[in-house]
Amino acid sequence: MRHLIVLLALTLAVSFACGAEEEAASAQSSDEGTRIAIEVGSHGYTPASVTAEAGKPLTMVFERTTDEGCGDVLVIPSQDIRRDLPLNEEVAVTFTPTEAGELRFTCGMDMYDGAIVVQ
Ligand SMILES: [Cu+2]
Repeated sequence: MRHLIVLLALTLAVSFACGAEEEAASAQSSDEGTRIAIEVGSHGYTPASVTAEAGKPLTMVFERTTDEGCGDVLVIPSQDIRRDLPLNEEVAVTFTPTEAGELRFTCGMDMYDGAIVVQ
């Protein structure tokens, strides 16, 4: 059941992602937590929404694939996380959400918008 929900959420996230061009979102969920790849393009994040479980580690692997736009810094305000995203390099960001709700992730100027839905 849990996997079905994650799958549904991902499907929705991908279909709503602005400018998504058949990007395959690869998410793996297990007792070890969730790991998901996120592409940072010229218009934002693909997928723009990810699902996680409270109390289990979430790893988001960001890869910025363009020098256009302003995705070179990733911020997760609620976790005090701020990372540089070098072009075409995978940067893994891991944290464990503690309670259900929605967290945001953004670019350094708070223009790109991403959501982490914690269940
Ligand atoms: Cu920006």
